[in-house]
Amino acid sequence: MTRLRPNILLIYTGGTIGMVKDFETGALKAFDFNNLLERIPELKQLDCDIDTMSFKDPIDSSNMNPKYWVDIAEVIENNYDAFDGFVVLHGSDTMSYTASALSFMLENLDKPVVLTGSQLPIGDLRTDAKENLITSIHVASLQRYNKPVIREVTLYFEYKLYRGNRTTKLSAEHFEAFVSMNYPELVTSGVHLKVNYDYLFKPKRRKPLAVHKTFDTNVAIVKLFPGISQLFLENVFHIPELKGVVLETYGAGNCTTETWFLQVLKEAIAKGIHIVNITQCVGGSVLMGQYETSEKLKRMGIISGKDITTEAAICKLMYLLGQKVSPKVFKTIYETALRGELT
Ligand code: ASN
Repeated sequence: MTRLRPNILLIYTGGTIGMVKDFETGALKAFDFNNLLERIPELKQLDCDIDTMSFKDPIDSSNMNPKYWVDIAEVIENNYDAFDGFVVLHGSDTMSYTASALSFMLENLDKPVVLTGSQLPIGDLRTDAKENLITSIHVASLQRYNKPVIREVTLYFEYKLYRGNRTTKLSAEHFEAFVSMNYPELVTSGVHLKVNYDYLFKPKRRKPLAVHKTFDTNVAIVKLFPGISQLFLENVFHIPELKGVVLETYGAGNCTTETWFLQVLKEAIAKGIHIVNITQCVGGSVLMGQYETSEKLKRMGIISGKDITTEAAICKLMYLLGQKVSPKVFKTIYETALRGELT
């Protein structure tokens, strides 16, 4: 049921955003989110109600792993009917991975999940945390025809709301830390919030939320480089229990045509290892067959990751393996956009 005034659940998982500086010692310490409204009185001006909850032991997002993804998904699942939207405060380092993972976990989501964080702690004089926090809550509370405007997992940072599984952290320095090279912004924040309605994800109607909690981590990411050795590649593909590899190739999905290289891939596929071809370029798409250097990959049955990000590619691989998708349809399902993660 939608209330007159939307209510938003703010979930603090950790990261720089939740830190304050002790002005005497200069050390960073955790911010008490239970007193959020007292610390940031501006939030009271938003036209929504806010509840907060925090991980018992907030983490730096470099410690993120699938177990924590399940924790976040369960908080959303357990509070799904009681809230109109969710804002997840998260360290920026692995935020794109978490956004991608959650997008696959939360099937038929029809409420907003907005991940945000900051480059500087909330207690810092020049912080970017306040704007990110305030606008994320604002975006999560947007309603149209009594329904939430955003109905997918998103990431808000520095005046832009992105589809979460399309983002990559690009800068450890700039406030504009994230990019979404292959998909336009969903909302831009200026004097007004400008919603790009045409680009919003439209979930299937009237299907209940289904939360998938199993990831198979028997996977690897291999980034090609001129000089990559046979020994290295063979060893990767001989890791016991390995089930899938994201192969970051050059340009539009190209790789060396050396016989030993193609042979290692062929043998891996024959053993049942799924190999996904994605580009190491931040923008653009894999198009196998365009060049001779990718034609052989195509014929071998390598999966095209198209224009997916590395973050979404590895999460999708762990997710589909966790779902025990049959080898017969694995390639077809992987190449299909499940949550708008590829074009
Ligand atoms: N190391 C921090 C984290 O990802 C970085 C940040 O939040 N800006 O948790």
